[in-house]
Amino acid sequence: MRINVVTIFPSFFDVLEVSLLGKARGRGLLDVRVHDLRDHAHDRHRTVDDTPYGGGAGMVMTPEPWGLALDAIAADADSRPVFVFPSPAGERFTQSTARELADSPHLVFGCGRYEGIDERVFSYAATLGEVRLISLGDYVLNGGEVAAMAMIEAIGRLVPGVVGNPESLVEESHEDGLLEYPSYTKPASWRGYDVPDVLLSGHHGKVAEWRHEQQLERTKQRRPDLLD
Ligand code: JCQ
Repeated sequence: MRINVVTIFPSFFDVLEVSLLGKARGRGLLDVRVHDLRDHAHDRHRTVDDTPYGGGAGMVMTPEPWGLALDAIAADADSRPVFVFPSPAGERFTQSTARELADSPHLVFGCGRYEGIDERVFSYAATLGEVRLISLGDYVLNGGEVAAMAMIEAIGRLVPGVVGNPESLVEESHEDGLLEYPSYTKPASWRGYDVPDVLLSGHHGKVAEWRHEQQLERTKQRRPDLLD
């Protein structure tokens, strides 16, 4: 899978070189390319923002550098990419979104800053591929970079071969619409806290039943919205 990122802070993405995704890049499973939007700003100050038409607070990202950056990426692509713009005004990102995006051979993340990106950039990107504005949640970040990073991690680990044991992908929180059951490891007793007896019983049927009850109970307590 190819992932292009357009940002005014390319160094935010240096962490993609470590851990699981870093290894996946080394093994050729993920081809992540980070582009500095300012490389496509051709005035003396490499300007990427301007004041909003109609007035209002803050600055808006100007369309010219975005158009050039997206053109360069599209010119180098083998297929029409899916363009993802992290935005608090987008559709909600869920595990299903991650699964859908993991099926695409080419994603482009456009990271906005300031009060957002000139709306015409989304219209133009739609001529080059599918465009999705996607929100991590109902809060506002200073820019799309941290949201893009979270999405890249959630999507990247679903690409075949990135996670060593594919079973660990299905047994997790959210894959079955419930929260994860509690996990324990050795020692069986620690500072007066004991591992539940059923987990030491060796009775696989009872363990599975207990874990499912725990999943339901925790989901009811912490995330009742998931049970509706
Ligand atoms: C993403 N949840 C919150 C902030 C404008 C594209 O325009 C903008 C992007 C951002 C950054 O994203 C978020 C966000 N998911 O704040 C303002």
